Amino acid sequence: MIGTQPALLTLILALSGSAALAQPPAEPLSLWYRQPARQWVEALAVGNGRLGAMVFGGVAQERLQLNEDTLWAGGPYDPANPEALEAWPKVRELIFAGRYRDAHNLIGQKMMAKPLTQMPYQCVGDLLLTFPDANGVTDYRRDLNLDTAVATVAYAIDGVRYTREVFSSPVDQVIVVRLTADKPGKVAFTAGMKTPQKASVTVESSHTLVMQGVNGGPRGGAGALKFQARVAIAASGGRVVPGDGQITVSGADSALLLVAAATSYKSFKDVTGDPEALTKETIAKASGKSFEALLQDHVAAHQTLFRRVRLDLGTTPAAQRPTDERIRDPNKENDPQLAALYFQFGRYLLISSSRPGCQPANLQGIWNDSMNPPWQSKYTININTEMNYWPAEPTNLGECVEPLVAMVMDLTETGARTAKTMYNARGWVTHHNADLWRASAPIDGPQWGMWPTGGAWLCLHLWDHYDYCRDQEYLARIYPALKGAVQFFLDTLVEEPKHKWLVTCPSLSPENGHPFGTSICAGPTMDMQILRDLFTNCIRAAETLGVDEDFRERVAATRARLAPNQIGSAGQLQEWLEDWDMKAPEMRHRHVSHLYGLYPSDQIHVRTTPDLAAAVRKSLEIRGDEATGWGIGWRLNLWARLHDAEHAYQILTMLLRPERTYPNMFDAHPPFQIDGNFGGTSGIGEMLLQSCAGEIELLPALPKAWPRGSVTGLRARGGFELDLQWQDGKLVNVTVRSLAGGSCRLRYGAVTRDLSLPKGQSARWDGVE
Ligand code: FUC
Repeated sequence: MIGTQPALLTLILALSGSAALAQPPAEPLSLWYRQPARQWVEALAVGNGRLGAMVFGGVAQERLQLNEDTLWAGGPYDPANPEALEAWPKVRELIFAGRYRDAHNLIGQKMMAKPLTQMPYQCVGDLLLTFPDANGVTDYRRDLNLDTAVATVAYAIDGVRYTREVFSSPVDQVIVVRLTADKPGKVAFTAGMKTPQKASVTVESSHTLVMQGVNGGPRGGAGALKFQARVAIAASGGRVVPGDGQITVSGADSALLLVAAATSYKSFKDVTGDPEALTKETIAKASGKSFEALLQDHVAAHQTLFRRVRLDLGTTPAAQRPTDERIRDPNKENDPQLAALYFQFGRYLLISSSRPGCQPANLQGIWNDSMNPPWQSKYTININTEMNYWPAEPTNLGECVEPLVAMVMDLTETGARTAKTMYNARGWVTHHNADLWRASAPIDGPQWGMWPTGGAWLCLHLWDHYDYCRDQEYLARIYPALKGAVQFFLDTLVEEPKHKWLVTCPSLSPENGHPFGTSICAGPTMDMQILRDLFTNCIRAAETLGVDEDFRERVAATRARLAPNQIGSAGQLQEWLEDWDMKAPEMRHRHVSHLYGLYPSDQIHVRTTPDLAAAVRKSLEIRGDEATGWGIGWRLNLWARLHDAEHAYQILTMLLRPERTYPNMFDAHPPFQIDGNFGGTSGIGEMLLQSCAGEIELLPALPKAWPRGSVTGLRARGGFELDLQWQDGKLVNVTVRSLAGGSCRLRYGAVTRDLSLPKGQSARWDGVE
């Protein structure tokens, strides 16, 4: 009963004395707890990019809440609204006449997607293991080892020690659950499944649970996907007895459960897959391997990525405490390892939710227990999806970007339809959200949806992957996507009447209303910044590939006419074409879209454009530090880029408090949204190393709280990998390895050093002063 009665567990632990208190795990990169999860945000996340489980670690009942990353509602659809084409010129007239609210209303009537919302990501259901022995528990611990990507639950009852290990293997495509006891014949449980989906659970061949069903439809009806989850149970010793939709194991020495799941999704336009054949084949293959072999292959695949970066910010006795206590402790200065753990947890989450061949990490990565999660757990591309990928290149997880690249390739197809239908334009466009079906039309309402720059922002990640690895074949693959994104804007940018700048219209500065009763406007600062990057990167790509000379010139000429960054009357960076900032209804809005120019972009930089950087600082001060999880994550990266170490550190501690970090270390928007985790990881990276504005800057925002430490394996643009060591707040040495061959400039404070390294060679810089 302890799984549902934590108070009883606490009492038992107290009565049994300190000998019964579980000790911390040996691996310092672990999350760990002395009680089972009572709520979802206490459960521990495992995933192989595609298959996810939340492990609750109950003693009376284990709940493994399961996800498969293609199980979304709905089926292939095209929501582009043909009425938009006629309304569009009228909307522009209204905007340039200052009739913003009328423009808003017309957009609402004629330009929004049909249907108005996109499809939600949904859960598979739960695998439940019910145990007969649950009283008299001592020495309870559950943990998640980030280095091996294995979740473990261990406790003792009546002198028998029980252990449960759970991992989601990217090699064998199954979730593996092993149950053992240190005395023979003691493993006993009943396995069953439940789900909110339209599905049935049956037993096949005495030892396999099969859940099969169809996904949810747009309005509660059935969708177009079939899905199946299969749990194969093998016991060593004892008995395996099938029942009605459940299987009971008793008197066993150990048991091994293999969980496979699949849907009929093949692509955004093809749902003819066979989940039964897929899950059967997967189980058949994995069943041929021993637990040790499954584990070994899983750990090796994980560590290939995870171990590329090691971060040491110092360790104090606080690191010995359970993770939930550390998050609750207001005094974060005493616990520098918590920031390192958070950093590595973000890397762990990216590896576990975004591997090549899978879907990109959505608003909740891959972990979701609902049929209609907050914001449908979609791809919100006016910040959230991009933030998910901010740490990917700098923290040496470039492979994890592949699902995002694949999604953008799909969007070039659906987005071309939207461009043609709505705007009669060439190229492709995606507005502020996308889903599994790659829907690309404006959704939810004009205030949020009427933003044509989402696809253009995603293109930055496509370029960055090239910039960090310099793989020419990859560049040739993505170039058509960059070119198509540019083409849409060449066809749709319009001259604004006052300065004759070229601007987007209609558009908005993501989700922030200006003083005229809507967000709808022309040429918000963020759009101009994103397009400047898109155009620049497209030109660079074309030059590198030696193609499209005339096109390049046209793009450069258009870029020169985009509206510039402007400094407003309060010394702030203007969010809009006009100086409206100080009159906007929500001056402390969570979005800081116009500061994109400083981060993730480097158009604005403390060294190259100090006046604009000062204006960004002013805007940040006006906006304030307090925000949603991802809002804080963005502010952290911005303060790091302003080289304000102490302010960045203060923001980081805000992210690590219980209001923004759940006990399982998931980011709290609230509710749970994974972007804040990734923004936090990227921000910690930015405090230690910045690769922007043509230089690699070492320890640009090192706070006093981390006087000594080291990091290995961070990546920089140009294909460089760096290791740094510092002491007394000063850089001691740096090693640079070139993976692509080339030159770079290192900077530490005012000191610079130029390096030219052949591919595969490294250089060390000692005693930097
Ligand atoms: C944007 C944000 C919200 C939330 C949602 C998923 O709309 O403004 O805060 O993160 O995306």
